[in-house]
Amino acid sequence: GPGQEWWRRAVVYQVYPRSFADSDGDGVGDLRGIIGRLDYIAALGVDVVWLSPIYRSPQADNGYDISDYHDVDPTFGTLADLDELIAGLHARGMRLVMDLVVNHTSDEHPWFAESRASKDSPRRDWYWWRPPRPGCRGGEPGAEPTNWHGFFSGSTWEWDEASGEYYLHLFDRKQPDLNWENPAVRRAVYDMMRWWVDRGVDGFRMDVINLISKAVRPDGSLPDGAPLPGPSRYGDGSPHYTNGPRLDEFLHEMHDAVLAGGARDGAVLLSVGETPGVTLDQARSITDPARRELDMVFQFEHMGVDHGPGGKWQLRPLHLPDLKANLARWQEGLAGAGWNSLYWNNHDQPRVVSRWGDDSPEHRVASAKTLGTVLHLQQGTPYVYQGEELGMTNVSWSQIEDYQDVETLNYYRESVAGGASDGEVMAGIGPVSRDNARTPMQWDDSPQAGFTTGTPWLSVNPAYPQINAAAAVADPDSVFHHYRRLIELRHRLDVVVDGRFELLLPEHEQVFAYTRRAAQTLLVVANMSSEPVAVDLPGQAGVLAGELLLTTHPDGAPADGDRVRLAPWESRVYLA
Ligand code: TEU
Repeated sequence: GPGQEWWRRAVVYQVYPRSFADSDGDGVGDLRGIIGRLDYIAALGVDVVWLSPIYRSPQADNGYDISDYHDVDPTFGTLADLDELIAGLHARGMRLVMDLVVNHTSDEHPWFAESRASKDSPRRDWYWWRPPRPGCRGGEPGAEPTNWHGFFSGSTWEWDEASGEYYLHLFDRKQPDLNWENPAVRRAVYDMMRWWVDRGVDGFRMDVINLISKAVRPDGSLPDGAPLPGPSRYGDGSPHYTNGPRLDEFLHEMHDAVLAGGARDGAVLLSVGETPGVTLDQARSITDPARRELDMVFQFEHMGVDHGPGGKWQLRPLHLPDLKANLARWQEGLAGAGWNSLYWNNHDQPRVVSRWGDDSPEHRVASAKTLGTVLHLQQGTPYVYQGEELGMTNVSWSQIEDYQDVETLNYYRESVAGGASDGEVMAGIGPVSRDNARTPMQWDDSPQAGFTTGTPWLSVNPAYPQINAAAAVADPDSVFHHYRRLIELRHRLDVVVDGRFELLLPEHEQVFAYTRRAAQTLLVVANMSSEPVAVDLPGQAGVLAGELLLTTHPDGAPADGDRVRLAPWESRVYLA
């Protein structure tokens, strides 16, 4: 099989199939659409495709609510189409990572149908069923077994009149949590994972995998969370289901049951855990190769540096030193220990060029390139989200009717019910709604950006005539080719893979500069602002006199000793 840790030099491209390419004109992306675009993905130079869920699903949360783990949803195609996609990727030297959603299933999964059928169902304890709070009537506000507030607003418990108990759902009520305390559940998950590995899959991105262990008491009860601020009757249950007491045990069991390779000619699988709320210490533990759990995790701390007191729905302007400090802490914290993922974007986050760059016509391209540069040359495995390589931008619609994301819609409903005005709530939703990332991929300047010949399920971003793949591939100075060159550097230079990270000028509010040191030294210096800047980099004159590997501004003024003058959003990469 391939080298033990091939993914240390790999770059992953995330495809959100619903919005990538529609082959049959129904307005929803599908597997045959992806198959038709494999040469485009390969041209970028990525090594792995991570496919967001394509399993059978009622689509309550766009596929993160699975009703059959062993079949492809007809919206996306068939198992035969998936086999063809896997073959197409492998033929191009790329691998497929599937999205594994096993903290919860859809409420339309047969397992849940059986579980809810009666209190005595053999599958009753495959999920979390609990009676109303003592002294309360089921279905009454406050009667829920705990006061936990859900990720998608409201209570995390849904009353089931027929069987007279509540069931737990950290996310939407159509996403009941599986009970991982039950070994039969764990065995069923591992069997399913092996079934996919035997089908040719090369790894898994594990949805909210650090939520699977709940802090359940010996008597089966679950603790309340600390009350939320304000008039809310809910509490923050997250300490009782995030990085829970048996997480390492479950991940280690999963590793040895599935991930240890050997499931298919000794294939070395890539495993990345999506771990909201994970701390650096927990990530060091989970990704420590000696513990045989996961290869890497997605941390969320850097995604929160611009959150206001109300969390994501109150974004504040980025204070660059905060972002730099967090990234540096994770670089230093995982150095020589575990391994890190590197990302700005995915299907849950707003487009980074609008969030932390400058998406004005003047600065969009340079800022998108510079954001890619400062991310990709850190230590870890970079993840490129579809359209990020084009510098795609937010849509930030101002009418709630334009949105479809369940998280956004539930938040709007709960906020307005709580007395907030439409304008206030929409001001919070526009910059950060997940739908910003889910508008259709922009292929060319033909109608609907070449995404579909029908009516797209979600409106295409009106910027598509200027921002599309056809234009980008044809333009050597495009964000696409800059990302392709960054990926080449990772494939070619050991210092990008193994070099020790050191942050320079931590307090500078415009400049993000760091070095990577191994046999060679790499220096990244970036102006993360829309104003020109001159900066001294003490001790870096040597590497500044080295090879200019990559720049956003080929006609930029050369360094003068350790002084560098940068245009707005100019970034450079030096090697010595
Ligand atoms: O997201 C987990 C998660 O934490 C999300 O709530 C995300 O962080 C939030 O929307 C950002 O504010 C995963 C999937 O990526 C997401 O698409 C699913 O909706 C969710 O789990 C439930 O499966």
